[in-house]
Amino acid sequence: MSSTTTITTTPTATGYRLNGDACQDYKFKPIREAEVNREMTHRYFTDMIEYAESDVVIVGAGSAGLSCAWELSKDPSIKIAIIEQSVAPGGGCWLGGQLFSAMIVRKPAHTFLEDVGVPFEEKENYVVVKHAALFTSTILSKLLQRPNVKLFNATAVEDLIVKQGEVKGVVTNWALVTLTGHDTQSCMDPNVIEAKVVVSGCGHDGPFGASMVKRLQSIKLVEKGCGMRCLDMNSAEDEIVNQTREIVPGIVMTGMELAELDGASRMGPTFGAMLISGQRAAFAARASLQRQRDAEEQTQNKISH
Ligand code: 48N
Repeated sequence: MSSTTTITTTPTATGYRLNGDACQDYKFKPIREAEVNREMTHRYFTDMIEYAESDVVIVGAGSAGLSCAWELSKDPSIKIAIIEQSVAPGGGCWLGGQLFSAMIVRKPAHTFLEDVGVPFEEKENYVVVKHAALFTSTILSKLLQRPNVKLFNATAVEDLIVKQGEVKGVVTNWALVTLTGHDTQSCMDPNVIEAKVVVSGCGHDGPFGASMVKRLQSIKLVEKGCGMRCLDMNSAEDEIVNQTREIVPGIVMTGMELAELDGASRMGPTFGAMLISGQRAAFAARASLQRQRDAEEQTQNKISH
């Protein structure tokens, strides 16, 4: 800026003169501290009461879980609770590989980015989102505006509700309690959320990596496999997408947690399979909801005849 540039000194809307002199007349409206408490507490516990019975609970707000929520929440009649143990949802998709920022998505998964509205640079067989956070922030900002979606972050799924071999919901606790509380206090009992369908996208690493697979294996509802295999991009992404399914009645598995279940290879820093696996998990969850509705209807018909 040349030295002769004159800077206007009329206060801007923020009361801060462009020449850097801060005006002293910026004033917030008054508030009572108790009002802030009541506003936050009332809303949070109203949400918990409303979502105590959800149509779908998605465990894990990583790229697969968020993609599933995006697809599923297009149907406004489906009530979705997303449970994420970290304060920050997004899992591993705030960055690409080795803390680099660009996110690689192999075609044809770029169609999912178009659906969400994430800009990308096109190459022959893949596209590049210039910063992975652009994907995560875009999908989160749009998803959280949908009236049938509620995110409960800093909340862990510690266990599953299982009745006659079918998954019927999740057992939750504050993540900090799950991570540290049980070791320092006697049992700190959890809370529960009933769900017609649980979608698990707990990933393959991190403090809770593949936690739902491990739980299902421990109660022998699924076989214990060999776990995630070494890296092979070309086989891994196809397999994760094509293996996305309802693995036990009432629970659909998606993303890298599937690799832990089926022994699929890992793909490293390509994310197309997470997006499409999440989308397919939404289709599988919808099919499970329909199956349960049909079964319910048949039962009702039998009772009424
Ligand atoms: O991002 P992740 O870890 O998992 P995905 O499957 O959505 O995406 C995986 C992807 O990022 C990769 O790993 C890439 C493609 N690399 C592959 C490779 O070869 O290395 O998200 C899982 C989310 C996380 O945010 C966890 O905090 C959360 O799930 N989580 C849980 N939240 C609540 N309760 C739990 N029990 C729980 N377990 C995991």
